[in-house]
Amino acid sequence: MRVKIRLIACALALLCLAGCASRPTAKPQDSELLVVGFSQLGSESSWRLANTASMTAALSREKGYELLLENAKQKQDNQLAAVRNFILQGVDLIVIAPVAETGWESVLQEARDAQIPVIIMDRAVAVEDESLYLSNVGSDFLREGERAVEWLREELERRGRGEDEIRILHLQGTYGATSQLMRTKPIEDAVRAMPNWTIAAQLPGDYTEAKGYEVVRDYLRGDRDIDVIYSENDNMTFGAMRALDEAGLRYGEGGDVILISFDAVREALQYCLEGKIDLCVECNPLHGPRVEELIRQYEEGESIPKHIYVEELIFTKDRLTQELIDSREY
Ligand code: GZL
Repeated sequence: MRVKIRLIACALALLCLAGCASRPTAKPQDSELLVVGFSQLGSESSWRLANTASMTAALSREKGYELLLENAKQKQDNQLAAVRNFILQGVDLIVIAPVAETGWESVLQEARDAQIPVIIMDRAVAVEDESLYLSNVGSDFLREGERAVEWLREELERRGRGEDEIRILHLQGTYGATSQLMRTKPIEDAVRAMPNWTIAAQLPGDYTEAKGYEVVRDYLRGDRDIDVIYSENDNMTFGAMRALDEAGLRYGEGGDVILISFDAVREALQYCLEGKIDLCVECNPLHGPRVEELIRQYEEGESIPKHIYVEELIFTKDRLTQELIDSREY
């Protein structure tokens, strides 16, 4: 009987070794570092640079991580290739900042088949089966847009323009990104509800300053009758400001055009304090510590919420001081 048990034990041990060997691991044998593959969507904006900096600071070697960072240059194909490469390398965990919501099922399934957990950071992925990822940490973009629209309605009333015809130029971020979809919905809903509000045009700014400048410059050549620019990130707003300057149109405090901008990076807050941007809607990029906490919880077998939203503010000139701006981390 003892021999039989020993034989079974040996067989189980061999099976276990085979099972362990089936998943290659990137972790060097002598390293205690947790290897994290991070597919960052790009470096298109000040927000994105701050987000990358936050992740690299949080997942550092000193803190026990080997961070493999791949920049996809805003192309989903590059992200899919990066994630598949992480799987081949046998990393311990994958973090994805998805450029757009759709197109993730297959690669997330492949990660699950390889027993590699995935955290979605910043924007969201549209998948039927939410068990394909551990957790999604990011912003409530819909709430951001709703707060911007609430402020605009109150501001127009305050200026005695509640009944005026209001023409809105809408600068949209990367199409299909959660931040674009969810910041767009509130302004479109508001225009349907407010008979005197009109979206004069929706322009694709792709979250970059260059594109924001180009599309607004070209638009203003045909139509200068704009009351509001609703811009889905600060870098596009900076481009729009340059186009407005060239067109001789005044904006911000005492100007003809109300500027609403999302992200609230330090440069935008400075313009807000100077009265050039009327409303800055905060979108916090500092997800590094939040992602690290999620990894710790996972490693320690703690339960993890599927969706984690960060608290965010809105800023107008009267709510800002130079000290506050100087104290901001991004
Ligand atoms: C929002 C983020 C957006 C920012 C842009 O969380 O996905 O992408 O608003 C960035 O600045 O490019």
